[in-house]
Amino acid sequence: MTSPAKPDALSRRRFLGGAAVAGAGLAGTSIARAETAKPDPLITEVQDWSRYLGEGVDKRPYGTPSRFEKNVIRRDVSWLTASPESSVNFTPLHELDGIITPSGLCFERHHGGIADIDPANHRLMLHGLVDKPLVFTMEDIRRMPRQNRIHFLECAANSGMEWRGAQLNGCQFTHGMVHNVMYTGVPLKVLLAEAGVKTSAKWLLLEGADSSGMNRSLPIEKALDDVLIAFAMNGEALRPEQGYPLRAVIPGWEGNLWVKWLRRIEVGDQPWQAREETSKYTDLLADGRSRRFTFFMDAKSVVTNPSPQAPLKQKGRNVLSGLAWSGRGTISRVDVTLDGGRNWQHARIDGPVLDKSLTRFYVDFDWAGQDLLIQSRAIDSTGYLQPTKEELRKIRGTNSIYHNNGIQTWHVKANGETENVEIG
Ligand SMILES: Nc1nc2c(c(=O)[nH]1)N[C@H]1C(S)=C(S)[C@@H](COP(=O)(O)O)O[C@H]1N2
Ligand SMILES: [Mo]
Repeated sequence: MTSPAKPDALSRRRFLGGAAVAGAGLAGTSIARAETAKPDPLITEVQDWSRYLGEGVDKRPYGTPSRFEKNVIRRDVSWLTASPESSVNFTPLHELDGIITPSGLCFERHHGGIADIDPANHRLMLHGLVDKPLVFTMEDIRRMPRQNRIHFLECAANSGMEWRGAQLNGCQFTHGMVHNVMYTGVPLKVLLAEAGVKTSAKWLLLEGADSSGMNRSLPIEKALDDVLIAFAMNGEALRPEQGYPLRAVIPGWEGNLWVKWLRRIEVGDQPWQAREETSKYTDLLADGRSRRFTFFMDAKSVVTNPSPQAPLKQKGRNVLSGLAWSGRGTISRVDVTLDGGRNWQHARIDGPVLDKSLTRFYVDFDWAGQDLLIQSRAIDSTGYLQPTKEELRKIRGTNSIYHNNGIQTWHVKANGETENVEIG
């Protein structure tokens, strides 16, 4: 057997890594246990997985995670909705790293369950104020020029349960209506050019083929800018939950517009006033007026670790990790405080920083066992600073469900347990 890495080599490597991080405040405490400690049978004795042959290659034609990762699953909140067909579940953000959400863990939001569509029988109709109405098969779509782009999708109702105060204990539930995958699809402007858009065209209606026939109005400027008609995510066909075989990708805008199981695009000269843009996905203000067509998802961030489902386990060195995103551009900075806002430091951003995409940040810190009040705030490429929840409530009141991008607070207690709180 090969001998394990020497603890001193290991800790030196980690120390050098840590030293490069400005302001991280590492005391240099060692992480690896000393080699002289009482012999560890996991080192000194040969384990079963080294003794016997493993499973052959033919057992898993489509791979799944290790059986030890059973906890890494989407979860719902039982009291939130009346039926599973018109419901939502949440991405386990506290179990993930990097910026890509594995396809099987992307949160789901359906208004009429998951449509089960044979791609051979799927059609996309494009009609209305066009020179030439068209019907595309999936094969037609696959013969048109395509693009690959990584974007977040956030439901406008993400964090919606937190408007009136801290409620759900876990970033999966407070922030898990977001996912971030690579889409492959045809730019909508290519399809529109094929049909020839009339000059009077101002709005489009996108409609799904699911039993809810969900539909939304989309301004033509956005349609001609960066909208994709996607057939793949993370390199393979869309998952049924995510709209197989075809969905709209509306970068940076609220998830509701990203119509799944897309079957029809109508070109018109005004919005359709669909259910999802009148009775839903509008924001009732304190004075009784409503904000409407609030498309953009403004800059937001959350610390995913530690968080209520992922408490701190040990004193000494720890990694704080989180996600930031903006529907208006890229993330230019993330600030983190461990003491409820008295001191802020710049988080270390690692991995790709992409337009309208989740961005990963870290703070490598030393925990002495004191209470922590952890917050993060994102600054995007427009210079916008993520607001506090109080600042939001001053403008928006507390009738809202949607577009809550306020700063989240986690309270880490001396025993490491972590709770969703708000501080004044
Ligand atoms: N056809 C159709 N499209 C839909 C929906 C739906 O119920 N039916 N839900 C919308 C809502 S409210 C959101 S937030 C996103 C969720 O996408 P996801 O299930 O891939 O997370 O899809 C949108 N597109
Ligand atoms: Mo949504």
